[in-house]
Amino acid sequence: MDVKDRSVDPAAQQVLLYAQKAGVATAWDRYQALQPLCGFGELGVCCAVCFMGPCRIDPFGEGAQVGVCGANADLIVARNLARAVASGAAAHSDHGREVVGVLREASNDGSASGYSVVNAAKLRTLASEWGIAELGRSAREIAGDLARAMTAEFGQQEGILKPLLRAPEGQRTRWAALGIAPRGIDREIVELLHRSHHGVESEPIALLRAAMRAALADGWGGSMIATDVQDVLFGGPQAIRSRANLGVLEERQVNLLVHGHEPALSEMLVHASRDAEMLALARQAGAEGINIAGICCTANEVLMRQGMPVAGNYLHQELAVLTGAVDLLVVDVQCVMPSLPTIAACHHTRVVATSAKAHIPGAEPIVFEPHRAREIAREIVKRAVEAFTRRDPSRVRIPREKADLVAGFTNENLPHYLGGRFRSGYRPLVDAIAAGRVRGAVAVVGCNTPKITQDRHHLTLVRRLLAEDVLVVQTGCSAIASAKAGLLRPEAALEHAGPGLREVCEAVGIPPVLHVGSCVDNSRILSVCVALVAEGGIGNDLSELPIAAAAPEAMSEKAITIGFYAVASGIFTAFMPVPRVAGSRVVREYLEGTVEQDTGGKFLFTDDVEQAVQGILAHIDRKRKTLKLAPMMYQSGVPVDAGVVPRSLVEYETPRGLESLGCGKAQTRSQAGAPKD
Ligand code: NFS
Repeated sequence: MDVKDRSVDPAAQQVLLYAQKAGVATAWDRYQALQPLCGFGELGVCCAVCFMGPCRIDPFGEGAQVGVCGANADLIVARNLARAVASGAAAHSDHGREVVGVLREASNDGSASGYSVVNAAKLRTLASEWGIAELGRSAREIAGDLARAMTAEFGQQEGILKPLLRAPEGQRTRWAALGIAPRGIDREIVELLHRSHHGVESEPIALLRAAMRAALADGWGGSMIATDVQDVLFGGPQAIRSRANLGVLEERQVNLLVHGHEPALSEMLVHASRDAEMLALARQAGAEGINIAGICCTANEVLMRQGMPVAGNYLHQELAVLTGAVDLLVVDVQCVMPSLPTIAACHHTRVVATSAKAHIPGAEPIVFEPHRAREIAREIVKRAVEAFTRRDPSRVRIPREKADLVAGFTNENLPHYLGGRFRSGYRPLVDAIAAGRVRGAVAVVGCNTPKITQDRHHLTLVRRLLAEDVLVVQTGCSAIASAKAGLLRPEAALEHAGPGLREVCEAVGIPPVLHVGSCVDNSRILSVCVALVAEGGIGNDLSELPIAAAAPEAMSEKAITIGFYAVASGIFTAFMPVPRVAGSRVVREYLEGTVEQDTGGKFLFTDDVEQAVQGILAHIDRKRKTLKLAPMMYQSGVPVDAGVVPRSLVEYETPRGLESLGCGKAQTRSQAGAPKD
């Protein structure tokens, strides 16, 4: 396969050429080695929830139409999907639980952890929301009580989750009527796993509604708590400049890459990298400094608050290591490929696994414990410096690409950036939408997948929407795709936005694509929607707003969970590639159709990005019409490039000695079947 079909990012293309010459298998090779994928699995009609099977339903209606227990394709598809939602909700919410634990640590007197309350204003706002006494009490005391109250939300058995009260009345009424208002975070996830167990819930729609309940427990529960607590502990983000892509790796510095999701340790690593003693150590080793760069959502976390550069999104994790410039890669949980130690063995790179929940064969374990965070961070930096002394400069190949960006927008600071000090608020945006300058707003989020040329769908969708005067907000690996392509610069408004959106961006000085954080920070997008409703004039609840969401290159179970809570919150959501739903007409018809009567939102499952563009625009226009908003001021929608960054490829020589090392040989099937292209 041509590297241009693997990624539209020139930096990725260069490293992929290098990988091919060196015979190193990456995710793309492993994906190719697995072709053709199992058709039953792709349709979602393979059932493995008990040990009588696996059972599979014949999609052509000729063979078996039910499994051993009698479950048909609709139930099997719904059950598989529900289990994916439970897993995604568990991942985000467990992240929330961990950072609440760090908040508890920060509240302890005499703690050696190095954590403290950085954002006292947000702590006090949350305290009043959560009914915690503030008067005459220290931040530490309040933090302790808040941590305890938040912890209780996970195990709560009755009632509804506290942050759910932030939702507009329209959403809360629908959830109550449908019986999907989450009671406790863990409770909904456990109940969904129970209901999708063999021989329990046999009605597919009831199962999908239960999945929405668990997903809501993530979006308005676990993820929202994670975002709030991280802002208290590490500071509320402000607009901040930085750079993204593999070109942020530094030839003359110790490169320490942080990858995963929970920012507790990576924040501490940033502090350790600025420590005079650590810097002196690096200089003694011959380095000019210590460069911390990020991959995936950890990247977004340390970018938003510390301005640390971003090395790349999900499919960049192996490529970053293959540059030979990464001295140490530290990982925690989620989206971490088990292949990394094998790839790292091609170079001097050390891989350190820090979560007690995520052991990675071949990685060095240093289990993160909040009460020893400072000490652990310093130990990891020392190991990175040691690795730097073993780096072979002749084998380092860092692509030149790095794009400037502005990140760090939140529901809390957006009013200031939109309205300035004197007119702070969402009114300028609401007015622009009502007047037909801005068509609406779309959240473009989610991952990369080797099923789609890396970043192509993200960039195509974002550029198409900008050209149609749609404001884009982004999180996760999707935001990083835009960052690498220069779409997070204010100048991107001149280059890509339709005339109305351009006017607004120029007037208030914001990029047309707003980076609002990591995937748990999709909760910030919900909060922006709540604020737009509160501002008034463009909808009385989330389902009435001229907005939509999209996950153009979804890979993770977390992504489908996010889709479920978006739809349950009344938001039209385009999801690509089509998840494993195609084997059930009942499931598709509900999620892409009748669910709208329940929640006001619905899915569009498609593999075609232009279909997603058209679906989103038609939806926004329908909402505008219902609200009787002004017609759009300008004829927009100039055709845009399909997302390819047109630059010539740089052919790299195979670095000395790489073949003889047998790089990637430890990889099993995928290596044997790696394509020769
Ligand atoms: Ni989101 Fe973040 Fe990226 Fe996808 Fe993975 S890092 S939580 S799941 S791949 S966007």
